[in-house]
Amino acid sequence: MVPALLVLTTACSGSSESSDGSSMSPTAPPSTSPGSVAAPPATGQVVLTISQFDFAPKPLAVAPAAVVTVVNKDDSPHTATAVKDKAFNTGTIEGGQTGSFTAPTTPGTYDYLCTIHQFMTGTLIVR
Ligand SMILES: [Cu+2]
Repeated sequence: MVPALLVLTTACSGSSESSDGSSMSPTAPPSTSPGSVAAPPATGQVVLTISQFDFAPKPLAVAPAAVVTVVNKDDSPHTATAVKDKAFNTGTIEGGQTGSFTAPTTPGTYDYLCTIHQFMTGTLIVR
């Protein structure tokens, strides 16, 4: 015998007017999520930005042989040059100018730097 449970269940089913979903506005988050390494895009144009003596994004993940456009937003000239074997190199990009390089075809992690300001470093991930 479980009469108590039956009573409770019956009592609860009486109130069913709570369908006020109109005030819920779905917040669509922006597609940019800094800090997370997104899946590498299909072979195509990727943008590396140099601003205030720093590269962004770090690390930058690209597909093999992707063409990376490098935008120099500083007033100073910069380069993005692979540390090892100069696997890629933009050459000098004057302040406010745009350069590019082609990512290596071999998957791996490539450190690079600005040969003019060698404290400026970044990482390119090819995968
Ligand atoms: Cu530099």
